[in-house]
Amino acid sequence: MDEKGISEEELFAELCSFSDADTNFKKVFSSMCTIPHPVAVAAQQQFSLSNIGDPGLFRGTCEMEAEVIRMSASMLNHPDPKSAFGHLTSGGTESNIEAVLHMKNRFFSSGFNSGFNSDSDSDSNSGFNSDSNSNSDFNSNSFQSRLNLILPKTAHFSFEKIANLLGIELKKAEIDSNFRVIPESMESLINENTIGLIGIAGSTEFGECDPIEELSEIAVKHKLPLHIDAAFGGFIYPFLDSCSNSDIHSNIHGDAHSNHRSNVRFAFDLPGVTSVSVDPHKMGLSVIPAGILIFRDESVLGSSLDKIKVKTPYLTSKYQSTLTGTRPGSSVAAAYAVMKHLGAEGYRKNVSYCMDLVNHFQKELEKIGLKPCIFPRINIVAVSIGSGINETADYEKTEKIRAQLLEKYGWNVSATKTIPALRFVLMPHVTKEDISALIFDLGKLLQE
Ligand code: 0PR
Repeated sequence: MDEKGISEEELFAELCSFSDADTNFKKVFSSMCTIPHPVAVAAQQQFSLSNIGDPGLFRGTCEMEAEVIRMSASMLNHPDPKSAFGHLTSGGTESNIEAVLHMKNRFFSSGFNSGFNSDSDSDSNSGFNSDSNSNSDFNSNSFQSRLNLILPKTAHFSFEKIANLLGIELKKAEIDSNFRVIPESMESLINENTIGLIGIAGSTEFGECDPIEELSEIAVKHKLPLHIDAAFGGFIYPFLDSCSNSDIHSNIHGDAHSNHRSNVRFAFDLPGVTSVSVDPHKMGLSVIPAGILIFRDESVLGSSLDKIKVKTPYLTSKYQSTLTGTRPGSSVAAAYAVMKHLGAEGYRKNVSYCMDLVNHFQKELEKIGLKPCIFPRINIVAVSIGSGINETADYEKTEKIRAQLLEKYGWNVSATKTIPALRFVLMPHVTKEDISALIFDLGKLLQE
């Protein structure tokens, strides 16, 4: 730091040059975030000093946080939104970390995977149960290396970080030709060291929703917690208009794919679902950072909550049970503002706008002889541009075209890993004109 500060004028000129180097979301088809709603930005400013890590000092913000949880629980079909238990996080990664941390704690404190009843359990588990509050049992690497979490192959990379952080093995279940997890594959991976299951509502690469109803049944049968990662889809799936498009499409494998867009069941109306994460800073139209983690109720955590509770002698509250300490009340206020202001009707319009973009996108694609790999159930469209004969060559071509779209024309698009395909996220900042221009440029590149 320099000894002497610079003038405000000089400072803001400097800031402008930095912000000019950032995107304004024009030509961005790769982001799952978007321009926040103006009411969210205004509320964020109004509450810029608020810290919900010290709730006694910010009672107003805490009231708003409780209301955001209640509104979200209701959006997620909770039978009794008032009994839902949760808090705001920095986003999908933190929400997923906490959800899995609770699974791990619950595993230790509730007598392990009690739904998995093999005789050998009693042997292998001996020692796990003693004085579970002491935490000493958590730190044994020999135990940790054996714990596992079962999740779809398509799960977000945040789970890789979680595995590393919590010393848990990831068991990845197979997906079907529409990139949805195969429930039987999930179930076949369960063993006595399984701490829980993950389902996805709005996968990062394809926007698909796993068959959560079936996962819920498996979770109930095996008495395992089921966390739904709806970081992206949580503000979409509840607001999809069932009539918007029910065409029969065929996927890349030629299978009839009759999925029409409708309100899939993925949240608390399914008895096996114990927690859901959903991000206001994605399709919730709020500011960054904002994630929401909701548990069905406090009791689903067993004594896990006690395990992560720490005494906070110098704060206005006695305990803290969130992963982070100081937490931005400004993000709470922003989420509160936009959810109250838009209401379900506003989010339905937002989703309908994006799905209209999807329909336009498909029509434009047809003009250059392309179509989506799978029926785009939400506003993520994956498009194969390769020959389909040589996968390596197809990945190379996809990467080349992705890079050229950026270098030659300034379009930011991404590519999928699961199959070689370009991936387009049609967020609310996109317009039909942008789409037509992008597809025109893509067509030119493919002709070269
Ligand atoms: N779960 C799902 C299903 C996600 O898609 C993501 C993020 C997360 C969890 C993690 O959320 P946070 O990043 O909020 O912790 N998916 C995108 C990604 O990481 C997010 C993103 C956002 C990508 C903005 C690009 C971008 O410009 O790929």
